[in-house]
Amino acid sequence: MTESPGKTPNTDYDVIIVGAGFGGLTALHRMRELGFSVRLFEAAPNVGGTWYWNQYPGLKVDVESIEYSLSFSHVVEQEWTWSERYSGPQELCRYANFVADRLDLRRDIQTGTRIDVAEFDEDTGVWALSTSGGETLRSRFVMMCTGMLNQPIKPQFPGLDSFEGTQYHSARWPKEGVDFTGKRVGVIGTGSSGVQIISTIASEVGHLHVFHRTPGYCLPLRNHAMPEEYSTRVKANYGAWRAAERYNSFGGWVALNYEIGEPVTGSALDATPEEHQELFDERWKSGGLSFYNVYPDTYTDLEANAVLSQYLQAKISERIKDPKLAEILTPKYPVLTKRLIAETNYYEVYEQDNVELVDLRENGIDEITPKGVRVGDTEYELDSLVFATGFDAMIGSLKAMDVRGRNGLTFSEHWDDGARTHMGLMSAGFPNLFIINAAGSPAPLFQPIILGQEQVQWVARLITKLTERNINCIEPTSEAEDIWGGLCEETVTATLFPLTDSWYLGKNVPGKSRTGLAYFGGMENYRQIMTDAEVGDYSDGFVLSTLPASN
Ligand code: N01
Repeated sequence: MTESPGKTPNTDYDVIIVGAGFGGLTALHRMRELGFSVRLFEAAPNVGGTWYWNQYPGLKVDVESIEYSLSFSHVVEQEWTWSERYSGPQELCRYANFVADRLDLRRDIQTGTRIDVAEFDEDTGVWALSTSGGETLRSRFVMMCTGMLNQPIKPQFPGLDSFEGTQYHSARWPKEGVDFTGKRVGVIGTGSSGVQIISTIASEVGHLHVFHRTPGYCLPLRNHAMPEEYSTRVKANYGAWRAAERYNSFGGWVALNYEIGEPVTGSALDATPEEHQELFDERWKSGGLSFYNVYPDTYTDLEANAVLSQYLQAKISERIKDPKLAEILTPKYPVLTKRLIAETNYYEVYEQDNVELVDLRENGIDEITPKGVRVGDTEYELDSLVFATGFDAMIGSLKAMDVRGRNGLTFSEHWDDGARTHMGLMSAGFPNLFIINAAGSPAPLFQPIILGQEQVQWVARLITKLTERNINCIEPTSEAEDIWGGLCEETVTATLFPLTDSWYLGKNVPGKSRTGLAYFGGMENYRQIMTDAEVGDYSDGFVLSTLPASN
């Protein structure tokens, strides 16, 4: 093994990365560029991360693919061409494979290998990671690129295991696909996953029961083949477009949709009804998630929010012919406080005779029976049941792993009453371990690929500096975690997000605390906090030490 900048005698690698999604591929590339010895482990048989696992029918990414892509390699940017405006998981996985091959990352990636245990040695400051293949590998630093929406959840309905038909979860869809032709299918959940599944399988199934609790703001994706002219134009200007996306990003909430240009800055309350109409019509026409780029006070002021909520409620209602259905399917909560749902012909599906909505607003699902689903006195008989019930977001993947920090502390214990992190990058008790795109970060509200890239760069510079100064251990303090948790709370309280139950706040998992789950202060502020920590030599909230190297 070649010597590298941070090489310690008793390690196999300087850095071990877990997860081969876009965050993990970015981390691997950057660490290698800096000359660190690095290995990436991925449980799935191939790269792609969330797009490898989520291959349910109808899935399309809801950020334009040309934007939802890596920006650290000019070669990749120029050589890869997207076939659609919003790609499906197969194309996104082909892209991840292209990146791995083109940047020669594959030789340092071990797929089909789960990290079963990661254990910190307090004397040496080194992590030992045991793999599903029976190896134990030691590294100074660990980067957890395990994703924010990775751990699927199923509500624990009574009788769940008694169902005699087939069960599927949107986030673990069989790669060979599922043939629902002529079958009686039930879908539980109408978030982004459920809505795309319902719209796609409705034409194929014999009968579809949609078990529906909270209506969301479902907006047309307006997908189409990638126009060559648009692709060429973006490629010619990628640098400028990426910079605009990073730095002008609408108060830092979310990235721009390239097609809609500059972020809006004024207040909804200062604009006239005609101006509202013009802006919203333009967003409606553009499609996808372009409504995230509207008046910033839509996120913080109920009156401003109502302007957009009412516009979209009317748009949704007018698509649904049956007034009773329209009443059930039209959302009432302040728009944007829950993730917008991008769809294609979703509401129109309910006009089909073989599609039936089961309204769970008053009475929820009582039990799963051997034959189907029971709601009150009615048993819905089914051949297949699809759970589109979401994820234990932000914290789920690390809580599910056997990661043992100081004194054997696990994330499951440490994050039992909320996510404790400093800057959404590290946790006390887990020295030298970095978290990318997950708990305590602005991940739910920003474009995760960009956020991941910026976090990776920050970590890369940190590891470089520590190595130059012969410091081999860094860890945040418990007080820093308290302060960060307080800031996360302060930033969310300043918005309308707490008015609605959503995975942003952990409300989709019984008993889950929202403390520290995400930073709601916007990407620009988050970036400034990361910069300040770096400029301040990590003196605020981190403990740096040098442990003796043992052989
Ligand atoms: O999960 P969700 P998701 N009884 O949590 C329902 C990203 N994503 O997988 O709202 C009945 O949003 C629940 O009902 P309610 C995206 O960020 C992106 O759809 O709690 N119903 C809800 O309808 C997204 O936001 C893409 O009342 C129950 C649904 O299950 C995030 O992932 C595609 C229930 C869960 O919706 C999560 O989306 C897919 C119960 N006991 C996902 N429990 C794209 O890029 C839960 N539900 C396109």
